[in-house]
Amino acid sequence: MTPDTSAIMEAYRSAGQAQVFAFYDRLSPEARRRLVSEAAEVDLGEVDRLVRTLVRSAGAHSLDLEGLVPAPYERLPSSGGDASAWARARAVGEEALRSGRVAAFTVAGGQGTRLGYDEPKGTYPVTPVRHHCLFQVFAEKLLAAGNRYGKPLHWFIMTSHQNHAATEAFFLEHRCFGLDPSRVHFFRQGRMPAVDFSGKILLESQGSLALSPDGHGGSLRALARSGALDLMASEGIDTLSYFQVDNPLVRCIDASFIGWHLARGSEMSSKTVPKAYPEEKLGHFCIQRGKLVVIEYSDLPVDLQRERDPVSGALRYEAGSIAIHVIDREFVRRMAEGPGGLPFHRADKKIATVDAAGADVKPSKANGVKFELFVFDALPFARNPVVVETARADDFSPVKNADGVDSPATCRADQLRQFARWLRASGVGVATDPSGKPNFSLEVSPLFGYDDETFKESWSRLAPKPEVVDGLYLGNTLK
Ligand code: UD2
Repeated sequence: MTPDTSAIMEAYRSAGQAQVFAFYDRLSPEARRRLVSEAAEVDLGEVDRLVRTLVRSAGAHSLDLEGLVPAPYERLPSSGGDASAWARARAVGEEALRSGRVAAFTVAGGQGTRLGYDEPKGTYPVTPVRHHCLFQVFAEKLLAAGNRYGKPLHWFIMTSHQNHAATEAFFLEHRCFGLDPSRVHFFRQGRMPAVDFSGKILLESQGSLALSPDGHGGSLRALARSGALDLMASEGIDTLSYFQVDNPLVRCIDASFIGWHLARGSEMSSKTVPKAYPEEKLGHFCIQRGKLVVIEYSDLPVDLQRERDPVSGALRYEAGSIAIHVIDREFVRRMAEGPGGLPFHRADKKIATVDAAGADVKPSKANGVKFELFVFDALPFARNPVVVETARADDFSPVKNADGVDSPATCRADQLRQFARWLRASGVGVATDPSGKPNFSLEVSPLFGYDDETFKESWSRLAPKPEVVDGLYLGNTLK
């Protein structure tokens, strides 16, 4: 046993976590090394604090709702916002993009459990005709934005231990979908151990800890730890456009949103859509004690989620969080390295483990707690945070569930509606159902058009115009 190993085992013993090494003697030398290296990854002081505050103390995770009110937000001109302020914001954002200050950032560490998909979620095929995957859709949007503003963008992608190698291999196989590989950066998020309800760290097998990704909020510390922030600084990047891997509709780069963020001197900004219905699974933008906060759908009492404005009839807590942000680089560093940091959330889960004899246990009900960080918990720490409305149809249609809401089928339909809208806005007749969905399949690559305006430009230059029929694919014809 190396001195390091005995020091780690001793630290676990004195933290009351000696069970982690209960089967050590039975393990092969290789398995022992792996267990010790996993154990060394864990911050025992942090685990102890979380056990005391979130696991043992009764009711500690009930949420503080005192003084909560809905947050104001910048409305789109189409819903009463100031069109000239939007135009100014767009000009500011475009200037930032032309000067190369902005990078894209995707959190892609989650597991596609609800979707029932075992590969990295970004590799999931989503587009209606070519079945391009999520990563390809984002890559093409970033290529298009780079072309438009004359500055190719850097793209930071956060993976997890589980999907890191597979994600990198996928990009390699697909030659980064045409992006310059030196501008695509992968880094792994951190892991947290799961504990049982008495606070003991759980083993997943005799020789490994039950470790899981530390939540998308772990992205802030992973950005710092991986050296990504330093790389950005050396490249003159100070602004990150943050989005989730599950949403192909997202405008990966949105000049107006970036402009609102920069013009307001904000450290972290967010997009919102009015919730479609009270129980929609979106966080809620609220103000509490003068700070902008997001209260998750699972935490805001249903009666508050259902409250309506007596005059307009709109939901009072209508500002839904769709997990699209712009974040200042040095704010990330402060959150990651400064004192305090993001709070952990507790999630009670069924966690595969071993019993005292070392036999596998597959629990049928929650047997332990996982700890997760949420990125939106950084908002109350940000200077001048701004919330900006966006049109759902042009920014949000996530793929989360195998069927029903937020599924591949709903996302496909939303993409078809968007493509049909663009064609119509360019003067092309398209037969649709009353919801705007065409009754045939078509697809527009972001390299052809990624919004009304860019679509119209490409369409007007296209000669001869293709017939709008089932299977139409508008790709990068202007190369
Ligand atoms: C998230 C938001 C919800 C709403 C919704 C919009 C939370 C808690 N809720 O719900 O308010 O905005 O998204 O779609 O965030 N991820 C990682 N590492 C992790 C965990 C997640 O990278 O450890 C990524 C994951 O790959 C995905 C994103 O974060 O891109 C969202 O994760 P989720 O599916 O767990 O979030 P969800 O649907 O509960």
